[in-house]
Amino acid sequence: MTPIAFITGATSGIGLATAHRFSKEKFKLILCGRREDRLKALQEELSAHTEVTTLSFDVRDQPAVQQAIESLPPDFQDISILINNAGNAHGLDFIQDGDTADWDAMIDINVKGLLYVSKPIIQTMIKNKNGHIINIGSTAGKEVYPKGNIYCASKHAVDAINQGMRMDLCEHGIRVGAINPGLVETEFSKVRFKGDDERADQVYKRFKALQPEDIADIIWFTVTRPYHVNIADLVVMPTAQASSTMIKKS
Ligand code: NDP
Ligand code: 8X3
Repeated sequence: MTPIAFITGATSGIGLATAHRFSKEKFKLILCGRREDRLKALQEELSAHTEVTTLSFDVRDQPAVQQAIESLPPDFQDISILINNAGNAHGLDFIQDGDTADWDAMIDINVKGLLYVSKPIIQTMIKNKNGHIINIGSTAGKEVYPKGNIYCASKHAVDAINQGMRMDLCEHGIRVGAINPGLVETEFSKVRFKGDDERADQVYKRFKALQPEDIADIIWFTVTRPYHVNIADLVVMPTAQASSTMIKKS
C-alpha cells in the first residue's frame, strides 16, 4: 500500500521541501497550512507526481484541526507518516520585554498545535498498528540562548513530548522520533522579525546555513529505514555552527 504522509507547515521552508521530496517518491500527501493559495498551487504542481490533498487550518484551533482531519476522503484516512513541522518563533526579546501575544503564539502553535494534530492521527495509527511520527524540534529544544526564552521553552516541550510519545506508543509498534535542526534558511526569521526582511536576511549572512532540502533529505532517510529502526532524536547543524550562540561567520 502506498504510504500516506501528513505534513504540517507545508506552505514554506522545511515542510515545503519535504512535500517536494516525498512527492518524487510517490508517497500520497496530505499537505497542511493556513495559506490556501500556496496549498492549492502546491497541490497542482505535485499532482504531476503523486496523489495530493490539502487541508487548511490553524493548528491553534482544536475543533478546526479535528474537523479537517475527519473531512479527509476515505482513501487518505490511513495516515502512516506524520511530520509535525508547523511552527515558528515570534519575536526575539529579553524576557522582561517580551510580548505576551508572542508567547501565546509560540506555546499555542509549537506545543498545543502539535498535540491537537497528533491526537486523531495517533488513534488511526494505533488502529492500523502502523505509524511513524517525526517531530520537528530544534537545537533550541536542546539548549537555551539569550532572548530565546519562550521559543526555546516551546521546543524543549517538543523534546519532552517526543520522548513521551515514544514511550506511550512503543507498545503499539509506532515509531516516534525528533529531528532538531540548527539554522535553516527559510521564512522562519521573517516570521520571527515580523516582516523585517533586512533583519531576517542578516541571520543567514556570512556562513552557509542549512537549506530546507537538507532537512527534507534527513526526513526521507528517517522514514525509509527498515521498520525495526527508529531514529529517536537527531541534531543537525550547519558545519559553521557549533551551538546556538557559536557560529563561525566569515
Ligand atoms: P517557515 O516559516 O518557512 O515555515 C513555517 C510553516 O509553519 C509554514 O508552512 C506555516 O504555514 C506553518 N505554520 C505556522 N504557524 C501555523 C499555524 N498557526 N497553523 C498552521 N500552520 C502554521 O519556517 P521553517 O520551515 O523554518 O519551520 C518549520 C519548523 O522547523 C518549525 O517548527 C520551526 O520551529 C522548526 N525549525 C526551524 C529552524 C530554522 O532555522 N528555520 C531550525 C530548527 C527548527 P502557514 O503560514 O501557511 O500557516
Ligand atoms: C530555529 C533555530 O537557533 O533560531 O529553531 O532557534 S534558532
